[in-house]
Amino acid sequence: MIDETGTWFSETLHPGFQQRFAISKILFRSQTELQDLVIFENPYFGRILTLDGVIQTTERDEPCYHEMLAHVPILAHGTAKEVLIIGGGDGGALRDVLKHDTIDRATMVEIDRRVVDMCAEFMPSLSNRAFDNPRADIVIADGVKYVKETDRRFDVIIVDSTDPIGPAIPLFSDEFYVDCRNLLTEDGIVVCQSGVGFVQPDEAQDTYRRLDRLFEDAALYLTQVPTYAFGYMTLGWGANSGRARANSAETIASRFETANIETRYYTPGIHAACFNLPAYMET
Ligand code: AG3
Repeated sequence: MIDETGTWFSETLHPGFQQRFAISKILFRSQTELQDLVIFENPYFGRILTLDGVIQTTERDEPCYHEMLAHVPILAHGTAKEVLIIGGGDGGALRDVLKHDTIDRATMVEIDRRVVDMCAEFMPSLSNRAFDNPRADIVIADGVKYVKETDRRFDVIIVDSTDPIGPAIPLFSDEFYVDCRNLLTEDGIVVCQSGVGFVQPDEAQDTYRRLDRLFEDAALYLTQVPTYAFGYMTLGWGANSGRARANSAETIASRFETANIETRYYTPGIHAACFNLPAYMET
Protein backbone atom coordinates (compact mmCIF):
# COMPACT_ATOMS: atom_id res chain seq x y z
CA MET A 1 0.00 0.00 0.00
CA ILE A 2 1.35 3.43 -0.96
CA ASP A 3 0.64 6.23 1.54
CA GLU A 4 -1.12 9.53 0.68
CA THR A 5 2.16 11.37 0.18
CA GLY A 6 3.44 8.70 -2.24
CA THR A 7 6.69 8.42 -0.31
CA TRP A 8 6.26 5.17 1.65
CA PHE A 9 5.21 1.66 0.64
CA SER A 10 3.80 -0.45 3.49
CA GLU A 11 3.55 -4.19 2.99
CA THR A 12 0.12 -5.46 3.98
CA LEU A 13 0.84 -9.19 4.15
CA HIS A 14 0.64 -9.80 7.88
CA PRO A 15 -2.12 -8.82 10.30
CA GLY A 16 -0.83 -6.81 13.26
CA PHE A 17 2.59 -5.75 11.98
CA GLN A 18 4.17 -4.49 8.79
CA GLN A 19 7.35 -3.28 7.20
CA ARG A 20 7.70 -0.20 5.03
CA PHE A 21 10.07 1.11 2.38
CA ALA A 22 10.82 4.67 1.30
CA ILE A 23 9.85 5.27 -2.32
CA SER A 24 12.33 7.37 -4.27
CA LYS A 25 10.43 6.83 -7.53
CA ILE A 26 7.41 4.91 -8.77
CA LEU A 27 8.35 3.35 -12.10
CA PHE A 28 5.13 1.52 -12.88
CA ARG A 29 1.78 1.08 -11.29
CA SER A 30 -1.24 -0.68 -12.68
CA GLN A 31 -4.13 -2.90 -11.82
CA THR A 32 -3.64 -5.77 -14.30
CA GLU A 33 -6.49 -8.15 -15.06
CA LEU A 34 -5.28 -10.29 -12.18
CA GLN A 35 -3.52 -8.19 -9.58
CA ASP A 36 -2.19 -4.83 -8.44
CA LEU A 37 1.34 -4.47 -9.82
CA VAL A 38 3.77 -1.80 -8.58
CA ILE A 39 7.46 -1.36 -9.36
CA PHE A 40 9.20 1.35 -7.35
CA GLU A 41 12.70 2.32 -6.36
CA ASN A 42 14.10 2.33 -2.83
CA PRO A 43 17.48 3.92 -1.99
CA TYR A 44 18.81 0.74 -0.35
CA PHE A 45 17.13 -2.24 -2.05
CA GLY A 46 17.00 -0.78 -5.57
CA ARG A 47 13.95 -1.57 -7.67
CA ILE A 48 11.20 -3.51 -5.96
CA LEU A 49 8.34 -5.51 -7.48
CA THR A 50 5.15 -5.77 -5.44
CA LEU A 51 1.95 -7.67 -6.26
CA ASP A 52 -1.25 -7.04 -4.32
CA GLY A 53 0.69 -5.13 -1.66
CA VAL A 54 3.33 -7.84 -1.06
CA ILE A 55 7.06 -7.53 -1.81
CA GLN A 56 7.92 -10.12 -4.44
CA THR A 57 11.51 -9.31 -5.21
CA THR A 58 14.12 -6.56 -4.98
CA GLU A 59 17.20 -5.99 -7.08
CA ARG A 60 19.43 -6.14 -4.03
CA ASP A 61 18.38 -9.36 -2.32
CA GLU A 62 16.76 -11.45 -5.08
CA PRO A 63 19.70 -13.89 -5.38
CA CYS A 64 18.91 -15.15 -1.85
CA TYR A 65 15.63 -16.44 -3.21
CA HIS A 66 16.16 -17.33 -6.88
CA GLU A 67 19.49 -19.12 -6.42
CA MET A 68 18.01 -21.38 -3.76
CA LEU A 69 14.96 -22.20 -5.90
CA ALA A 70 17.09 -23.02 -8.94
CA HIS A 71 20.47 -24.39 -7.85
CA VAL A 72 19.39 -26.64 -4.96
CA PRO A 73 17.12 -28.96 -7.01
CA ILE A 74 19.25 -28.84 -10.18
CA LEU A 75 22.52 -29.67 -8.43
CA ALA A 76 20.83 -32.26 -6.21
CA HIS A 77 19.32 -33.94 -9.25
CA GLY A 78 22.62 -33.99 -11.11
CA THR A 79 21.40 -34.79 -14.65
CA ALA A 80 18.38 -32.51 -15.10
CA LYS A 81 17.72 -31.42 -18.69
CA GLU A 82 14.14 -30.17 -18.72
CA VAL A 83 12.97 -27.61 -16.16
CA LEU A 84 9.49 -26.15 -15.73
CA ILE A 85 8.93 -22.89 -13.83
CA ILE A 86 5.40 -22.04 -12.77
CA GLY A 87 5.06 -18.28 -12.18
CA GLY A 88 8.37 -16.47 -11.83
CA GLY A 89 7.39 -13.73 -14.30
CA ASP A 90 10.23 -11.46 -13.19
CA GLY A 91 12.66 -13.92 -14.84
CA GLY A 92 15.01 -14.38 -11.87
CA ALA A 93 14.44 -18.13 -11.53
CA LEU A 94 14.67 -18.58 -15.31
CA ARG A 95 17.99 -16.71 -15.42
CA ASP A 96 19.46 -18.89 -12.66
CA VAL A 97 18.19 -22.16 -14.21
CA LEU A 98 19.78 -21.22 -17.55
CA LYS A 99 23.13 -20.62 -15.86
CA HIS A 100 23.41 -24.41 -15.93
CA ASP A 101 24.72 -25.22 -19.42
CA THR A 102 23.51 -28.79 -18.90
CA ILE A 103 19.84 -27.69 -18.99
CA ASP A 104 18.42 -28.20 -22.50
CA ARG A 105 15.26 -26.20 -22.02
CA ALA A 106 13.59 -24.12 -19.31
CA THR A 107 9.87 -23.57 -19.78
CA MET A 108 8.34 -20.72 -17.80
CA VAL A 109 4.56 -20.59 -17.48
CA GLU A 110 3.44 -17.21 -16.12
CA ILE A 111 -0.20 -16.23 -15.83
CA ASP A 112 0.26 -12.44 -16.04
CA ARG A 113 1.94 -11.11 -19.18
CA ARG A 114 2.19 -7.67 -17.57
CA VAL A 115 4.61 -9.00 -14.91
CA VAL A 116 6.96 -10.36 -17.59
CA ASP A 117 6.83 -7.22 -19.74
CA MET A 118 7.19 -4.71 -16.91
CA CYS A 119 9.99 -6.59 -15.16
CA ALA A 120 11.87 -6.95 -18.45
CA GLU A 121 11.57 -3.19 -18.89
CA PHE A 122 12.08 -1.85 -15.36
CA MET A 123 14.05 -4.62 -13.62
CA PRO A 124 16.22 -6.00 -16.45
CA SER A 125 18.88 -7.47 -14.14
CA LEU A 126 16.33 -10.05 -12.95
CA SER A 127 15.94 -11.84 -16.27
CA ASN A 128 19.28 -10.58 -17.63
CA ARG A 129 18.14 -11.38 -21.21
CA ALA A 130 17.02 -14.91 -20.26
CA PHE A 131 13.67 -14.33 -22.00
CA ASP A 132 15.58 -14.19 -25.32
CA ASN A 133 17.73 -17.24 -24.60
CA PRO A 134 17.09 -19.94 -27.24
CA ARG A 135 16.82 -22.50 -24.40
CA ALA A 136 13.96 -20.52 -22.80
CA ASP A 137 10.35 -21.26 -23.65
CA ILE A 138 8.01 -18.56 -22.32
CA VAL A 139 4.35 -19.49 -22.08
CA ILE A 140 1.73 -16.99 -20.92
CA ALA A 141 -0.93 -19.25 -19.44
CA ASP A 142 -2.47 -20.51 -16.25
CA GLY A 143 0.08 -22.87 -14.66
CA VAL A 144 -2.67 -24.96 -13.07
CA LYS A 145 -4.14 -25.69 -16.48
CA TYR A 146 -0.71 -26.18 -18.05
CA VAL A 147 0.34 -28.95 -15.64
CA LYS A 148 -2.99 -30.69 -16.17
CA GLU A 149 -2.81 -30.64 -19.95
CA THR A 150 0.80 -30.86 -21.09
CA ASP A 151 2.23 -34.18 -22.21
CA ARG A 152 5.80 -33.02 -21.69
CA ARG A 153 7.92 -34.39 -18.82
CA PHE A 154 10.30 -32.48 -16.52
CA ASP A 155 13.24 -33.31 -14.29
CA VAL A 156 12.72 -30.27 -12.07
CA ILE A 157 9.59 -28.18 -11.50
CA ILE A 158 9.98 -24.83 -9.70
CA VAL A 159 6.84 -23.18 -8.36
CA ASP A 160 7.82 -19.52 -7.99
CA SER A 161 4.51 -18.15 -6.82
CA THR A 162 3.08 -15.39 -4.68
CA ASP A 163 1.59 -16.30 -1.30
CA PRO A 164 -1.73 -18.16 -1.32
CA ILE A 165 -3.75 -15.02 -1.94
CA GLY A 166 -5.52 -14.14 -5.21
CA PRO A 167 -4.38 -15.87 -8.41
CA ALA A 168 -1.94 -18.19 -6.56
CA ILE A 169 -4.50 -19.97 -4.34
CA PRO A 170 -4.83 -23.05 -6.63
CA LEU A 171 -1.03 -23.44 -6.58
CA PHE A 172 -1.36 -24.52 -2.94
CA SER A 173 -3.66 -27.50 -3.56
CA ASP A 174 -3.26 -31.28 -3.62
CA GLU A 175 -4.62 -31.42 -7.12
CA PHE A 176 -1.92 -29.11 -8.49
CA TYR A 177 0.85 -31.16 -6.85
CA VAL A 178 -0.59 -34.45 -8.09
CA ASP A 179 -0.53 -32.96 -11.59
CA CYS A 180 3.09 -31.84 -11.07
CA ARG A 181 4.06 -35.28 -9.79
CA ASN A 182 2.61 -36.86 -12.91
CA LEU A 183 4.89 -34.72 -15.08
CA LEU A 184 8.10 -35.59 -13.25
CA THR A 185 10.67 -38.04 -14.58
CA GLU A 186 11.88 -40.89 -12.39
CA ASP A 187 14.12 -38.89 -10.06
CA GLY A 188 12.20 -35.66 -10.64
CA ILE A 189 11.90 -32.91 -8.02
CA VAL A 190 9.35 -30.17 -7.42
CA VAL A 191 10.21 -27.15 -5.25
CA CYS A 192 7.99 -24.27 -4.22
CA GLN A 193 7.93 -21.22 -1.97
CA SER A 194 5.99 -21.82 1.22
CA GLY A 195 6.18 -18.64 3.25
CA VAL A 196 8.20 -17.28 6.15
CA GLY A 197 7.89 -20.04 8.71
CA PHE A 198 7.82 -17.93 11.86
CA VAL A 199 4.94 -15.70 10.79
CA GLN A 200 3.24 -17.99 8.24
CA PRO A 201 3.48 -21.36 10.04
CA ASP A 202 0.33 -22.74 8.41
CA GLU A 203 1.59 -22.06 4.92
CA ALA A 204 4.84 -23.91 5.63
CA GLN A 205 3.25 -26.80 7.51
CA ASP A 206 0.40 -27.30 5.07
CA THR A 207 2.92 -27.38 2.25
CA TYR A 208 5.10 -29.90 4.04
CA ARG A 209 2.13 -32.16 4.87
CA ARG A 210 0.86 -32.00 1.32
CA LEU A 211 4.25 -32.90 -0.15
CA ASP A 212 4.70 -35.65 2.43
CA ARG A 213 1.35 -37.20 1.46
CA LEU A 214 2.06 -37.07 -2.25
CA PHE A 215 5.79 -37.66 -2.74
CA GLU A 216 8.28 -40.38 -1.89
CA ASP A 217 10.61 -37.78 -0.37
CA ALA A 218 9.33 -34.52 1.17
CA ALA A 219 11.07 -31.72 3.04
CA LEU A 220 11.22 -28.04 3.73
CA TYR A 221 14.45 -26.15 3.22
CA LEU A 222 15.45 -22.64 4.16
CA THR A 223 16.72 -19.45 2.74
CA GLN A 224 17.10 -15.99 4.24
CA VAL A 225 15.69 -13.20 2.11
CA PRO A 226 16.05 -9.87 3.95
CA THR A 227 12.95 -8.25 2.43
CA TYR A 228 10.75 -11.26 3.20
CA ALA A 229 10.47 -9.98 6.73
CA PHE A 230 10.44 -11.81 10.05
CA GLY A 231 12.68 -14.82 9.61
CA TYR A 232 13.62 -17.70 7.34
CA MET A 233 11.73 -18.22 4.10
CA THR A 234 10.74 -21.87 3.71
CA LEU A 235 10.86 -23.68 0.39
CA GLY A 236 9.04 -26.96 -0.14
CA TRP A 237 10.64 -30.04 -1.69
CA GLY A 238 8.89 -33.10 -3.13
CA ALA A 239 10.72 -35.80 -5.07
CA ASN A 240 9.87 -39.10 -6.69
CA SER A 241 12.87 -40.71 -5.01
CA GLY A 242 15.15 -40.00 -2.07
CA ARG A 243 18.27 -40.09 -4.24
CA ALA A 244 18.72 -36.36 -4.79
CA ARG A 245 18.77 -35.62 -1.07
CA ALA A 246 21.00 -38.54 -0.27
CA ASN A 247 23.95 -37.10 -2.20
CA SER A 248 27.03 -36.40 -0.12
CA ALA A 249 28.21 -32.83 0.48
CA GLU A 250 31.28 -33.71 -1.63
CA THR A 251 29.13 -34.72 -4.62
CA ILE A 252 27.19 -31.45 -4.45
CA ALA A 253 30.41 -29.45 -4.10
CA SER A 254 31.95 -31.15 -7.10
CA ARG A 255 28.82 -30.61 -9.24
CA PHE A 256 28.82 -26.94 -8.26
CA GLU A 257 32.44 -26.62 -9.26
CA THR A 258 31.78 -28.25 -12.62
CA ALA A 259 28.75 -25.99 -13.21
CA ASN A 260 31.10 -23.02 -12.79
CA ILE A 261 28.37 -20.60 -11.70
CA GLU A 262 28.88 -17.39 -9.76
CA THR A 263 26.49 -16.95 -6.86
CA ARG A 264 25.71 -14.36 -4.19
CA TYR A 265 23.94 -16.66 -1.71
CA TYR A 266 24.15 -20.32 -2.70
CA THR A 267 27.19 -22.31 -1.63
CA PRO A 268 27.55 -26.10 -1.37
CA GLY A 269 27.86 -25.60 2.40
CA ILE A 270 24.50 -23.85 2.52
CA HIS A 271 23.04 -26.61 0.34
CA ALA A 272 24.18 -29.23 2.84
CA ALA A 273 22.79 -27.23 5.77
CA CYS A 274 19.53 -25.81 4.42
CA PHE A 275 17.38 -28.86 5.13
CA ASN A 276 18.02 -28.47 8.87
CA LEU A 277 15.11 -26.61 10.41
CA PRO A 278 14.84 -24.69 13.66
CA ALA A 279 12.87 -26.52 16.35
CA TYR A 280 9.89 -24.18 16.01
CA MET A 281 9.36 -25.42 12.45
CA GLU A 282 9.74 -29.12 13.01
CA THR A 283 6.52 -30.93 12.13
N1 AG3 B 1 7.44 -14.91 -4.67
C1 AG3 B 1 7.44 -15.13 -3.27
C2 AG3 B 1 7.07 -13.96 -2.46
C3 AG3 B 1 6.82 -14.33 -1.05
C4 AG3 B 1 6.54 -13.17 -0.19
N2 AG3 B 1 6.10 -13.65 1.08
C5 AG3 B 1 6.56 -13.24 2.23
N3 AG3 B 1 7.37 -12.24 2.33
N4 AG3 B 1 6.19 -13.85 3.30
C6 AG3 B 1 8.50 -14.17 -5.18
C7 AG3 B 1 8.54 -14.12 -6.65
C8 AG3 B 1 9.90 -13.73 -7.10
N5 AG3 B 1 10.26 -14.34 -8.30
